[in-house]
Amino acid sequence: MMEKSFVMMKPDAVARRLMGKILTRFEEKGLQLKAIKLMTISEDLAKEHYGEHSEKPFFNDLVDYIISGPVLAMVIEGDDAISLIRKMVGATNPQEAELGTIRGDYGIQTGRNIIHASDAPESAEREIGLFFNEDEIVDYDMVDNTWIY
Ligand code: RTP
Ligand code: MG
Repeated sequence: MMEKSFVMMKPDAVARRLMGKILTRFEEKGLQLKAIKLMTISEDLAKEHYGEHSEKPFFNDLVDYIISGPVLAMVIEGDDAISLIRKMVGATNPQEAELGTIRGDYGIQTGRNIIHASDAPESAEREIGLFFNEDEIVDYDMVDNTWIY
């Protein structure tokens, strides 16, 4: 089933100039970029985005990290894209993430784990709505999709 996921390169990915390399992974896989925006997140938006973790001991550090510099927010579409992208992203702790995943290849610490990706259809819909207006999401067909599907 075609799905849209919300994916966000975190401030460390932007600061380390990893954006191009990470975006290339999604493109080469055959996924399709539907929206993209470089932005600095407000504290309120960071807290709302990560609201499910508000009671966790790491919440304040997480919010500080996410607002510490610009992020690259994206909507990425593909067949079963939500779970597929989570697989490409790897485990939350980069020490446990397999080599070949984004976190496994580029990260060392949980507190600097490079990238966020939606974990379920409901969170994808919620997160896309938090970060993008409808007119920022571009619907178009890729000419070579017949070679991917
Ligand atoms: P994300 O939401 O960013 O895609 O990451 P995730 O699903 O793999 O992990 P989640 O449990 O949702 O945690 C959200 C982010 O909080 C930071 N974190 N720090 N110090 C800690 O124990 C800890 N645990 C989580 C990470 O930046 C994690 O990605
Ligand atoms: Mg999460």
